[in-house]
Amino acid sequence: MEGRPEETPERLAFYDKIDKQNMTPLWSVLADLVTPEPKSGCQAALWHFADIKTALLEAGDLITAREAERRVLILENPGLRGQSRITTSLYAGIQLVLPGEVAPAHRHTQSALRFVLDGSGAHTAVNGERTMMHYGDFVITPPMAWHDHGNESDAPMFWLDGLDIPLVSFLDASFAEMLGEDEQPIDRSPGQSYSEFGHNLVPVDSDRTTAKTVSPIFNYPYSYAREALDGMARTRDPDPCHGHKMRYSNPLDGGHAMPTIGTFLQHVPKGFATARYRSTDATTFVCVEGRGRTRIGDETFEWGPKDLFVAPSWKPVSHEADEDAVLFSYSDRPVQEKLGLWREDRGNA
Ligand code: 1HN
Repeated sequence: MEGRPEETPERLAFYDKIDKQNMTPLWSVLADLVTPEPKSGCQAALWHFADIKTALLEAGDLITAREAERRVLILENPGLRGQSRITTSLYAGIQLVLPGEVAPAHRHTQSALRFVLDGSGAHTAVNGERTMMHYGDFVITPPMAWHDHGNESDAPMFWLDGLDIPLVSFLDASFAEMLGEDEQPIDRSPGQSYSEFGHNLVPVDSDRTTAKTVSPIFNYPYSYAREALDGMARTRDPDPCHGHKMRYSNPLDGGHAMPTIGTFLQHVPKGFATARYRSTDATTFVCVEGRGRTRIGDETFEWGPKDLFVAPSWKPVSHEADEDAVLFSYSDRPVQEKLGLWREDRGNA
């Protein structure tokens, strides 16, 4: 963790010799392995939705959702190009489903979230239940759950896909299969999950029958989330670092809604500027409402509705809203918390 020891000719000759036996000296690499604080290739970056939309509509002329399996443009972190990741541990992409198209049923061990950005009234089916998707809805696909999408509306539908792909590939735990049908068999009513678990009551035997690693609610509609945020804004002073920030939760245990991805919704009041804040979970943000700017390290990013930006681990972040703003965000915080790694620094706030 100190500086690197000097590399004398004798030492270099020794390294060469042991290299053939697949061995290497720790003292040459220790300072890079165990850093005094997070050191990441992940960079701060922003994508304007208008640019993504233009590119995706062009992709819509080039390939169908069926042929692509999923017609998605990946948001690649500029510091991690070619690795299909927006942060070191998580993936982000924007998906387009045109009117009349289907994205056929498949499943995989990777967890996915959808966050609806544009269009209204396409559906996704998860575990035998269909849900209609509207602006700002947060939808979960749990590990190994069959899922398929269809757009019966008359407008193109765009949403953010957030997945734990880099995390699962780091662990070499990827499994996937196609169902061989456009849509999985539907044996539950639309809205059934929400009516069973979304009202502070749960079916009496669900403790025994329902896995608790992932929320049994798979669509957290924006209208309800917004109401919760409004309530918080009416009754509490804004937190200096976050404004009014809420975490999407699993009603069975109060934990994160997903096992590997933490999801959040926050309100930054008009004219409010949050205090510099940093945490070890690199975070991807989506502006849902309002306009403003975010300072990340020594860079500033201006955002409006549907724009996306990413803050690396441990870089100071502060938001400033010109209009009442709502930001959705996601990170690997649940994983870091479970491993005892998560840290935050609120400065003096
Ligand atoms: C996936 O299953 C979806 O179901 C979207 O919509 C993006 C990226 C990589 C792997 C699986 C979807 C994906 C994905």
